[in-house]
Amino acid sequence: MTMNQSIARLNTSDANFQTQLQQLLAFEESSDHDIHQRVIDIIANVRNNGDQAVLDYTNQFDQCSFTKPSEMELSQAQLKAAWDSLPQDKAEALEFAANRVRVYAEKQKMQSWQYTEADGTVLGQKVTPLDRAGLYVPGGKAAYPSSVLMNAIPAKVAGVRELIMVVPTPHGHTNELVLAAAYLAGVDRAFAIGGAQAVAALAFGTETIPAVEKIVGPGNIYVATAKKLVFGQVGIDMIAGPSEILIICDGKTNPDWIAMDLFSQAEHDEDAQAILLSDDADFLEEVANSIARLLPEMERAEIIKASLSGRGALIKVASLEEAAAVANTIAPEHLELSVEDPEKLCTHIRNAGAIFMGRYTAEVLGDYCAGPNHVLPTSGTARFSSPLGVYDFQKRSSLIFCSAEGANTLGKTASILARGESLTAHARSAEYRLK
Ligand code: HSO
Ligand code: ZN
Repeated sequence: MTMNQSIARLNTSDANFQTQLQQLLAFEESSDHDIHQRVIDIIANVRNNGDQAVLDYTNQFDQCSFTKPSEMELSQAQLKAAWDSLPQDKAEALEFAANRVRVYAEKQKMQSWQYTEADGTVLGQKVTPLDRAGLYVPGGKAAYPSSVLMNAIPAKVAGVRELIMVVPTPHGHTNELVLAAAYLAGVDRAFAIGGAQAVAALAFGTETIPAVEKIVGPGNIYVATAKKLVFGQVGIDMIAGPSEILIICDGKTNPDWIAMDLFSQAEHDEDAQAILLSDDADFLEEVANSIARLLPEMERAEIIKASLSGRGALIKVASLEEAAAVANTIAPEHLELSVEDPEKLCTHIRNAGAIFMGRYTAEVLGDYCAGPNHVLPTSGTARFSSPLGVYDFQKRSSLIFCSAEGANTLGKTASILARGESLTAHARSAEYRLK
């Protein structure tokens, strides 16, 4: 098979297009029964035995050699040292990105509000940050300092009192860029632990590791399974699937640019999904040629190739409006509108995690430093959910402050409804306060 054939070609005019599209989108996250049971056991052990269980698992799974629980903590001095020893260009780039993410996050902050009715009754909504949040940072190939910024900064902007990071350190090796990003973002405490045991420790707390209200951040199947299992005890952000990019192009952008934009998400993972929609059939072939020519130059050529041949597609559409309709069905994590009038096309878009407008807005700019969060809904969940933001670290309480007159008006209605439900104590509680 030549590279030209190693990405699927679809056409919306084919009678079975919808079936082909559904096959393309189908992605079964492995739900191994053994993993599920093992994670249940790990959570129970951490819950019952606290620090000792976390320490034992960490030594066993991450080949660490901790002898006492306090050794699992990464000190602020260690985070600062990592920051201080960064090369200047990396430090400046991280700072530049962090500032832009912060400015954008500030705009998202929900404010408390209230209003006063004619009889003096006040109704409102009080917004409060979470007390503590836990940030999971993976070890290994998906340890992204940019993700530390994207998860930590909204929490800090929300006013979370204590932000606790966990990051595995296999064989005791720390990822200095991750520690530096954590220092820059204002992580309050960090622990060299990972896996389901770290999620359990954050959910239930141990002697050393404080329990948090919410756990955010990506992780492997053990981490994802643990997050699902502790949900309810704590909040969680989302269960992130593989990266996705959908590009709509009118055929007038440099095909190399489009090919590289597809590669940019494909290189994350063999299961990542990169799809191009165009109303110009010749352009789709030009992009196919660019893909074939550029692929051998890529460091992660094997991953990209697997992603494009397994889950990628070049799709011919009849019009840009039809492309928008297909995009709404896919509900991609990232959507590039590489067209002459992206604002017009955007009016047709309903489902997308982030929308990148125009030929110059490469999706990667959003991954690192445009400002909006790169933690986005995947696997079609953009139909009903939104990017990670400050609001994910804030919660709302309703406020009701009745005047005597208000208690009289509301009490009469409450009493009638309570008696209708045969709840006499409810009724009398309201009636006591009637004039
Ligand atoms: N594109 C990823 C985020 C990321 N990219 C981190 C590079 N580093 C989210 O889908
Ligand atoms: Zn990316």
